[in-house]
Amino acid sequence: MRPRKNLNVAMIGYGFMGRAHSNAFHQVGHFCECSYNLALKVICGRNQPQLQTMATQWGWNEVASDWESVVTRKDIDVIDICTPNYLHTPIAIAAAHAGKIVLCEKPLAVSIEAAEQMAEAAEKVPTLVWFNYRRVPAIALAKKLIEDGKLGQIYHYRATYLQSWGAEPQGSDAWRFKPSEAGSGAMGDLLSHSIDLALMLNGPIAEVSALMQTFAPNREVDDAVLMLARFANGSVGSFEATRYAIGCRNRNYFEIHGAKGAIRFDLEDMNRLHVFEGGDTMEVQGSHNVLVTGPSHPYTSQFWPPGHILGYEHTFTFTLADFLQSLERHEIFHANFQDAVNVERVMHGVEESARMKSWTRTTAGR
Ligand code: NAI
Ligand code: SOE
Repeated sequence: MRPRKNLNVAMIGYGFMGRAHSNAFHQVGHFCECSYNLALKVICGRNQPQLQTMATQWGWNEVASDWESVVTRKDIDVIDICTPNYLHTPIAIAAAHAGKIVLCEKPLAVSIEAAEQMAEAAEKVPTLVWFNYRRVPAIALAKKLIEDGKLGQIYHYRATYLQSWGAEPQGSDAWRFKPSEAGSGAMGDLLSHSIDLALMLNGPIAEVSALMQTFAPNREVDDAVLMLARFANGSVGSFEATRYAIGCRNRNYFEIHGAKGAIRFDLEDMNRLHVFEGGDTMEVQGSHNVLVTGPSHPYTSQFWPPGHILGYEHTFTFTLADFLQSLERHEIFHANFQDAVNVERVMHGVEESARMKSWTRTTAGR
């Protein structure tokens, strides 16, 4: 085994994603082939007692209170941004200007302009956007089946991202309801994931027609968003993202129908992919329910034996593993800032369409 190179990491923000990423930084070298040693050097946040507790619990060496000084530190190689959305832009731009590798949470920014500025600033540095669902093994298998032509020409793409907590937000989620800090509501938070998956699985979206709805009185971000889409490949899509789907915790769902077959995925049952192959004789035709845990499935060989299921946290570990492999090989990693700009372009189209009550062309994927 070749000696690993060291990368010193600084993380800004230490909430939900701070924990998910810390876990991935620890696990990646144990489970995945990895040419790097990640040193958890500095964690940055504003509430010092909470930050110290987090640092102790997750093994961060130091704590810091202002991100401006952290991003220019000479002993830091990687900046990982886990803050509310509006802070992604200044932190990423400063980090890119300082020549750092930049990892950033989704949605990339609170506006298309800000997202484009980030991509421009980071043109010369490696970037990663944590669209982690790309690395759910069942979704990676879906991509492979589509690329292998198992579905044939795609006709329909249908996606929903359903959560139910919009009527009862927690205090710590306050930023998610402020336009200045979140940019948008269900759209940036949830629809962004569905759009990213759709662009990855089914290619560019040419035009959209959308509506956005707010149910809570005096709330200034969307609680729900619906989008119809025409894809460049001639297929049509329907998308729905909401924080008011009572009874649904985190139902990131899609189904795709092609000329030869169909697939269906639900994050709430994330180890499975439902596959329909039209080639079977009529008497035995039907979806089969594939338990995507190996032996030849994407990613799973790096974890447990077949049937020993994987969870949400593994998607972050696999994202990081692929990124580090791309870094070592000097290859372009996806999803990077430019991929996330494409998502922002579709979301910009959604906002325009909802405002104008008309179809809007997007420039995603160009
Ligand atoms: P959170 O509210 O749990 O944590 C946000 C963190 O940012 C807190 O630690 C807060 O103290 C810190 N923060 C705020 N202002 C700061 C400043 N000026 N300097 C340093 N730290 C500051 O939020 P959560 O859920 O972790 O979300 C963070 C980002 O991750 C958001 O962009 C969100 O959209 C994204 N996210 C992505 C997920 C995914 O599936 N990829 C899942 C959940 C969130
Ligand atoms: C919101 O509840 C949230 O945590 C989003 O911020 C994430 O992006 C999504 O993956 C899960 O739900």
